[in-house]
Amino acid sequence: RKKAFIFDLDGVIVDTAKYHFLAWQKIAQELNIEFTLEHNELLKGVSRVRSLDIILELGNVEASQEDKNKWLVQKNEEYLTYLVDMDQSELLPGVLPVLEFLKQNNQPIALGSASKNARPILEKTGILHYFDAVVDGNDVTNAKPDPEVFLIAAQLLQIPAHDAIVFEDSVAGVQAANIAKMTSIGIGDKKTLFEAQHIFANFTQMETSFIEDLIKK
Ligand code: B16
Ligand code: MG
Repeated sequence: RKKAFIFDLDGVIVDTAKYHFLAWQKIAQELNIEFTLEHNELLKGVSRVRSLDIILELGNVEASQEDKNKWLVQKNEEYLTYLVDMDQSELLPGVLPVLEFLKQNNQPIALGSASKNARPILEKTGILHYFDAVVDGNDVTNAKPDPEVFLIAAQLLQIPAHDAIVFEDSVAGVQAANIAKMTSIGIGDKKTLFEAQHIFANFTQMETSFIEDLIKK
């Protein structure tokens, strides 16, 4: 059978959360807002615009749209400097074998990410060719937990939502998959991602037989 395998990007395929964090921290510092790694958890899976709002809320700062736009551009420029040297070594452990296994089994693969920088990251890490569809922050209007990004991905792969499997590291993303009635697979911490139907610390913990069962089911 053909299933739709939909991958989130940040935190699932690559660990770009650390770069987002460093870039946001620079903005926060300028605004005298305390922004810790713990705060950064709130930003995972969340759009760029919403991320800035969360940081401003943390610091009780009100700002004009003009200023906000300026900081959004600044943040992205800073973030992009971290992507310049990115290569395949930045793929998270076990990702490549899973993509390869799915390809060999003729399974449709899509990206479902909130990031507007998704394509260059897939190119730099050399895995763009695995994806039959790429849906990212440029294609959606509603951010996770809204299921829009995953529903578009399944549609492009021409697979019904209930036959789609989503790999996610964020709570909002797991919720989006659940709302879409897709199989949600959390990649990361059990305590955080308890809403997911299956949870793995990372892809190296996922047996091939598990993926085979997903395809057969
Ligand atoms: P950008 P994902 C998300 O990617 C990140 O988790 C989130 O922290 C980030 O703010 C968002 O992309 C937007 O990214 O600024 O590059 O457009 O996890 O949905 O792949
Ligand atoms: Mg993510």
